[in-house]
Amino acid sequence: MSAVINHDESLLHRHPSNPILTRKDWPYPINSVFNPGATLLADGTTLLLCRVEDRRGLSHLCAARSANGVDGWQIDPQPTLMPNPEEYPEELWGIEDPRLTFVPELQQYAVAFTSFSRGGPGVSLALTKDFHTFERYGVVASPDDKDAALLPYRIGGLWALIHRPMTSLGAHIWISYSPDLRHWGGHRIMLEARRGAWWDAYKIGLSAPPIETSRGWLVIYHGVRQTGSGCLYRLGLALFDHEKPEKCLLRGDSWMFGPETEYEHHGDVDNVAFPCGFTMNPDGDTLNIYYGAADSSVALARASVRALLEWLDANGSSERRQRMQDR
Ligand code: BMA
Repeated sequence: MSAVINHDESLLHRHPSNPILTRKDWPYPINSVFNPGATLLADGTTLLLCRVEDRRGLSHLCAARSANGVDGWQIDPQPTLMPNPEEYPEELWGIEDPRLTFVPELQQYAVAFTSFSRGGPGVSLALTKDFHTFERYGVVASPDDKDAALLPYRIGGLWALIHRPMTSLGAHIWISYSPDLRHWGGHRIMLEARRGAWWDAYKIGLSAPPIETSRGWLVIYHGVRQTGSGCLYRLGLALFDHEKPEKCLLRGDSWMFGPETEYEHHGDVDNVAFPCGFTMNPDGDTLNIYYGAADSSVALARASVRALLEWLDANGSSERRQRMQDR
């Protein structure tokens, strides 16, 4: 056991205006808005591509833009990306949980999202320059799979996609590689759900896209604990090798953030804090982490990359120690 247990308030700081977006802000009738992807546009505008659930229960994506990333949101008056089941049958029951990556080589944003249909949730990919028009690539990881994000550039000449297939091995985080964003192989496990009583024993999945740091890819992931009163979604931290992203260098033992406030505890799905995106301030250290709260609203928490790495040094286990813990 590490000497230091989690002190989540000192790592992720909730914004006093939380929740920053709710269904009341929407220009058209919806049930809920949550789990947004996030990016900074070239002019410094924060763009959130939000998962919006309509009053049939189906989700689409809608963009909200703000100069300061906190308030004054300009929300598209109509859905930005609607499911299109006629051409993309995998989108029959909606599209969910987008993760955004700006890809310098393509000068476009990659949107990895969950497409939901009879086969279950799968991973779809689309590219966009402006969040007005999108080029769909269709399913890139077949059901049951979700929680995906593309790395911003090729590793060893190949694109890399992080995702979370459900396999007979469990609900672990995997990475796959592709020469063209269409054909995927080289599948490897990046991070496994732990077992037994651990907070991340049942299911894990990528939260926001990996954060590039001088020490490697910093990954915020969610861990799901099954309890007598339902699932509990909390956040953990792990660091991966820059050149070989499937190699885990450090993984936090305890969770570092979890539902504590009224808006995280209570909503359509209680006890969920679910980030899908972040933006980085010009200081190169301050992260704005956008998360869905209780599958009902959007909230913001700030964190320092330096502090997250220091916390991992104090609370993290190497790969070898992780294997010992899990025996
Ligand atoms: C996950 C995803 C998320 C959701 C979470 C809690 O499996 O479906 O979209 O926020 O469950 O309901």
